[in-house]
Amino acid sequence: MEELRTLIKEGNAEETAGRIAALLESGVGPEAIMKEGIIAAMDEVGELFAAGEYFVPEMLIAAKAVKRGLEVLKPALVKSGMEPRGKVVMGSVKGDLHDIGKNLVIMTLEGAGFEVLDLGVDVPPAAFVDAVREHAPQVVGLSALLTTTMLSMKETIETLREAGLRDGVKVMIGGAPVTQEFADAIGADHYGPHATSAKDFALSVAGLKG
Ligand code: B12
Repeated sequence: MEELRTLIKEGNAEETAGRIAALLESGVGPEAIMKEGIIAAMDEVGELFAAGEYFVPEMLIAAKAVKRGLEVLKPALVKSGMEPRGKVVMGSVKGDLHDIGKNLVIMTLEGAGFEVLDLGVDVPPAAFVDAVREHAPQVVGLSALLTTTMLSMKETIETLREAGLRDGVKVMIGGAPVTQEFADAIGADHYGPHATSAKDFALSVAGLKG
């Protein structure tokens, strides 16, 4: 696992994928690889960035290594042949280009049997509104990694309300800077500190948990 973290921090994409495959092969669970490998490595990358030792290019190549690694991890996380348990629309909010956390949430939801529509990154409030109108999900998930883009979450919820769609859908929010207090302040239905929490909330909305 430590080697995996080092490979991610170095941005070594192919070896990251190979290491994940080897860990899976040796019986390490995909959730452990996610938490102790990928998430822990990206936390270290964030600390190095904050300390001025890493710059944007280093963050970017680490992120690319994670993306490549996730291609290997995804089939293990997502069980096939399950009846969809409900629909979720997910996106990183306007102004935000971070998508690793969002993608992990999506994989975890898919792994639990949800159909997920991924709107991608830098998603304007109107695009969330269009997707909710068209696809009628039970849950909308908003991700933000910047303190500045957290404000887009508020804007998105307000835009859903103005469109008359807010009461028909549950809104969950998450991302490193997001807190329960913030979720309460902007009227979100759920704040989740990690991908599992997003899954548990979606399951409870679907009446399958809690
Ligand atoms: C990788 C990275 C990048 C990459 C992103 C690549 C990509 N494709 O995602 C690049 C290089 C593009 C980047 C750019 C920038 N970044 Co950046 N980045 C990071 C870094 C190192 C890791 C983020 C990450 O992937 N974490 C791992 C994932 C798994 O964690 P996560 O996203 O938090 O998600 C988990 C939970 O939060 C939760 N979750 C996430 N979303 C949701 C949604 C729901 C509904 C729920 C329930 C849960 C949930 O579940 C996930 C899994 O458990 C962080 C540092 C950090 N540790 O957060 C900085 C960080 C977020 N970036 C930062 C900054 C400043 C920037 C830039 C402004 C830098 C610049 N000067 O250009 C730009 C902004 C670009 C933009 N407009 O978005 C700062 C933000 C500071 C702040 N408080 O606002 C951080 C914190 C670094 C730092 N320590 O200063 N970044």
